[in-house]
Amino acid sequence: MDSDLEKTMLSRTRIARAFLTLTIFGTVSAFAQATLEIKDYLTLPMTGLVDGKGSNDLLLSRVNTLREEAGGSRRFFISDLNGPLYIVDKETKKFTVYLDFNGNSGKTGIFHKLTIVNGYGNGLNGFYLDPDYTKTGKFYTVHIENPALPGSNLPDNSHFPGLNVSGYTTTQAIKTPGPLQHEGVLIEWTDSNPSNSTFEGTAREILRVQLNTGSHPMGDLIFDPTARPGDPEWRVLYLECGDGASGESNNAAIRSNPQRLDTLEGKILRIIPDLNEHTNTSTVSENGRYRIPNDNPFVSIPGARREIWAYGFRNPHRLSWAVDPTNPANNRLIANSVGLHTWETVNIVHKGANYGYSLREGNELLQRDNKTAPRPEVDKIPVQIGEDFTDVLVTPTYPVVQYGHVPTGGDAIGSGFLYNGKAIPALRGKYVFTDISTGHIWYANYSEMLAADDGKPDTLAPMHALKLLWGKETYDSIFPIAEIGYHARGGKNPHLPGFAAVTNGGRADARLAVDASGELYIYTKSDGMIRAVVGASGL
Ligand SMILES: [Ca+2]
Ligand SMILES: [Ca+2]
Repeated sequence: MDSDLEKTMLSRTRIARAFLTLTIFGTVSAFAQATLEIKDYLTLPMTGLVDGKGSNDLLLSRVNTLREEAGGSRRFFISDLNGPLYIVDKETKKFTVYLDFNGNSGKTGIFHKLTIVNGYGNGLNGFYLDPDYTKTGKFYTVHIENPALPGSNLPDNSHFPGLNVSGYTTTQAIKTPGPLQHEGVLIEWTDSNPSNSTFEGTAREILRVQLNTGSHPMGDLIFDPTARPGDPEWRVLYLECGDGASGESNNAAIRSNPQRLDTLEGKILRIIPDLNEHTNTSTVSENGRYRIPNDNPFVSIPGARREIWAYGFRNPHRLSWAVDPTNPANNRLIANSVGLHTWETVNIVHKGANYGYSLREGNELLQRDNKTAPRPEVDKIPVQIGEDFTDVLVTPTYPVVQYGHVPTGGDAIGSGFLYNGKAIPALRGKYVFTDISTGHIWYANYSEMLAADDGKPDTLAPMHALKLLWGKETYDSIFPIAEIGYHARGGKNPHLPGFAAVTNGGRADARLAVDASGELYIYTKSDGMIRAVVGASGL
């Protein structure tokens, strides 16, 4: 979803509606009464404006992640794209600013070149705790910088004196073909006292990646939660990098970036941030700041980036692990990728697989005019390294769930999780996911997602709509709930602000999170609220 393409999207969406509504409505109707009960849980400090007029300041707070220490129970870590990273006491609901990334001119945070004004994923876009955080004090962040902004790109600790910046150096940005706007920066933080709510320790830049535009940047990151010390996956980081909107560009020089194995855009990466881990089964990166596992798929392909785990994505901005508690070998990495005009997708990520973009979208061909069409008879894509195709052909890997840009669907897929909590047994075995703009929530049966991961593009897992019980009323999505919340907090727009084609105005800006126990939360940037899922019925 990109604002410069709004008008085109709207007309195409209308044409597609008649055909697609029938399909999706037919799927959801039999489960129409399945309902999640939600309750207001946390109110984020407001970092936006009640009368904001830009693309981002109209969201009351841009809450973007909620994390909890493994085994933890007394506090949450919550990040806001506008800069703050909070520690929240679960009992008192008190927010403490742990770090603030917004060091723009006139602000008191750490990074002078943080960019937050435009582009939905810009700002403090990624945050994940080391699986051993309570011992190591380590955590990882991704933030987006605009090199053209004034000031240094070194961290400024004026207002965070506990941060020792001596010896901090930036890294050379990994090159991306084409015109460039932003850089995505991965940093490892080490807090010498992880038990309190302030930061005291050091930071280390691990990776910096050039990005073509302010859209679809680098962001989400995750460790396999079941890995333990000694396991091959222990402290191995998966990190997604969007395509920087290269794949939909008319500029032929960048349109193939998601397919090019010599760039990091449009990829899911797999690296070992700690240079002391897995030293016998990995090699040190070019910049000397991290390690690359020897079993990454392209480590021995000349010219390919060794960090790449899977490729051919537009904006795989949310990652999650679907865990099999009886056998970690069955764990699956899942990526939700935002589509251009047609298909929002859930993808099971396989080592080395090509997810097709920008030559495919959903289970269709994507043409040079950015319209979809039936797949070619011979469904192969040549491997591309540099500007030229190689002689090697691969069959693309297709989504296991997809939905269209229709009223019962949405504009941009949000996050999703295979429920593995205890509080709501009816949700077990269900992958729950959301659309960002319409705020629809669905589930797919995970067994049907695995069955759809069969190499056949036309087999997909059915999706089932979830209604929401909030207070005494039941709603079709979180959109009207966020609208009430937005007005209750003083929001001046008559409806939810922002633009989205399918909602015909207004964005709920809804995503899901899970805590350490696997329980679900729904958060909405529009009203800056986090609501807990506390029950379910009709499942
Ligand atoms: Ca501390
Ligand atoms: Ca399939």
